[in-house]
Amino acid sequence: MLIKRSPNGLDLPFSSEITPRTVFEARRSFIRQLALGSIAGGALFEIANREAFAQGGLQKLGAKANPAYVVMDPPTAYKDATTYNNFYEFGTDKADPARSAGTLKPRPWSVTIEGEVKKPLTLDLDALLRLAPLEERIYRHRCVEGWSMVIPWVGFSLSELIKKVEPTGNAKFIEFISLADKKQMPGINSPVLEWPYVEGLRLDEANHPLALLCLGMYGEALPNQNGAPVRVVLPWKYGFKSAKSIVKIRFTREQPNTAWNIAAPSEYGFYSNVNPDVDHPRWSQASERRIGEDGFFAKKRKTLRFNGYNQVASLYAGMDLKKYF
Ligand SMILES: Nc1nc2c(c(=O)[nH]1)N[C@H]1C(S)=C(S)[C@@H](COP(=O)(O)O)O[C@H]1N2
Ligand SMILES: [Mo]
Repeated sequence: MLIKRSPNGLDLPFSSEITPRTVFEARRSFIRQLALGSIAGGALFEIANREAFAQGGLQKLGAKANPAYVVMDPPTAYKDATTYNNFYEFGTDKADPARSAGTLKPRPWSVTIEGEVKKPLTLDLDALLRLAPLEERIYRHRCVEGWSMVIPWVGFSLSELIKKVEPTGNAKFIEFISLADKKQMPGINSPVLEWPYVEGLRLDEANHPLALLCLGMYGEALPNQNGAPVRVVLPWKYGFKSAKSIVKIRFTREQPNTAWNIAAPSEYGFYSNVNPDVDHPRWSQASERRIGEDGFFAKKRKTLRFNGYNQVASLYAGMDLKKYF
């Protein structure tokens, strides 16, 4: 089905020009149109691309929408996705990264891939951008704190990179290590976490096609506060698993340590799959607040198991997900 293009795309105004109330109404009518069937799946990409237009003024990334990853909710406004962030290297307040991450230098950049691989490799940013065709994927993004967003990311499956370095038979896990540079990152003077920020996955999780090596969002390079120039995005897990500004990827025999597990092991497990049935010790995980839908009458949304990505369920067959939280 063909959708007629208006300058703003389906009459959804640019988020930078509008008040929260108009956003709310535009979204409500958008959802109504979706329900009435007057907007087809492909139009969702249209919206994402419209919201992308030059808002960050960053390098444009030519990415092809991957129709396998469609979310039936409108993407979060670029403004919200880039000013409400967790990136503790730049401070612990949600507004800190947008304010302070200007000191991060995303170029030149290189990522070293080492450990249990036959072909260890160091790639600069341009080599990463050329490693596989860039795709746009619209993913739900659920933070362990109870809020969520919908973000059009740009990147390709992490498995493309894994394939290049040829893991040995001993490789069972993969570890992601973020940059830790005091000169660029004021937050690492604070002992709130151990630095560098580290995260990890089982190798079969990392090879799941949903696991994204991410180089951009909203059609452009990643803003610094979102983890420039390269991060991972693991949409079935809580947001903290998705390490930002990665400088090293290591293949290991043993399960790696992870930053939040080191900080509070009883609160943050290695798996951290989104699970409405397993509460955080200090709060429920049954529902979430969608950023951009806040307001007095905004209803909370029910959180979905694996954040709605049931295609990962077979990775955890036979595991007690209350024990392996
Ligand atoms: N290096 C690093 N990566 C990080 C974090 C961090 O503090 N440092 N925060 C995590 C958390 S808690 C979330 S919810 C997501 C936030 O990503 P976003 O700001 O792009 O929404 O990044 C994750 N990756
Ligand atoms: Mo988070």
